[in-house]
Amino acid sequence: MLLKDKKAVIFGLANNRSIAYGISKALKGAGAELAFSWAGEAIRKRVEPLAEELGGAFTFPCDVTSDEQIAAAVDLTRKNWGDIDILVHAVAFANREDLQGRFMDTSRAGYALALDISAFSLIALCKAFEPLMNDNGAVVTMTYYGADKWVHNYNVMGVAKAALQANVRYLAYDLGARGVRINAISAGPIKTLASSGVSGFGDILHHIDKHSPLKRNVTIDDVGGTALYLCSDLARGVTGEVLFVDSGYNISGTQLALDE
Ligand code: 1JT
Repeated sequence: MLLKDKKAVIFGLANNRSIAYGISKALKGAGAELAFSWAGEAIRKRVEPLAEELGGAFTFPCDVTSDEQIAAAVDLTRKNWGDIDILVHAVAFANREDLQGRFMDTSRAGYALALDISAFSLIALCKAFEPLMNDNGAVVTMTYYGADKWVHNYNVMGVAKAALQANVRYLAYDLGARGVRINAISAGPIKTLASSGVSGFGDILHHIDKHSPLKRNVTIDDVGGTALYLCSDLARGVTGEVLFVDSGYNISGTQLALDE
């Protein structure tokens, strides 16, 4: 039991296809207790049954753009648990129109919104939950290759994820003083609520299936396994990192595979 009696707060569960669901199952399977945030009543209706299924201790409202809601989430967690060991951040948002067309057409408001929800929220949650975080705790967040390279249509999210990955390095230094570690998982494309409706997403999945070293797409359980490792004592020397869970796709210099 890698995480026996560890307490994990999960941000970003929406349904049973969510990356947060894959991570939750893995942490639960290793003995962790779970609590879940939800943003808005529509998501609450989906999260509560899943929390039940996963033996979740409690759920709470949290729109990460609201300092008040984050503070209330901390208060509720303190009342229920007193302290925590793990924080999972699997939250991102951009307006649909900003995930297509020219990146140059991103509006000031769309840019601010994507960066606020997808990148600043990690800083805000780390700061707010730091007083509850036990020594040697762990934080995990989610990123994507579009942070590192130009990826068609990923646009403002690429910039938001680049900021998020830099946040991880700077937060790693601050949190490291108490042995708290923070890492990002760069997952290959996965069909979730966030990615459904992204035009051309099926083509991206097909491309990875054809051209990645493992010749398949990754699953939320693949991500869950790496999240479990990162949250456990097995990764005690690892912080500030971005780990790829992408069937090896990122190692390729070209997608021209010879003789296949
Ligand atoms: C968001 C969305 C963040 C989709 C995301 C995301 N991070 C990865 N994806 C999947 C994806 C999306 C595109 C893509 C490749 C992967 C949706 C809205 C909220 C934030 O383009 C190649 C566009």
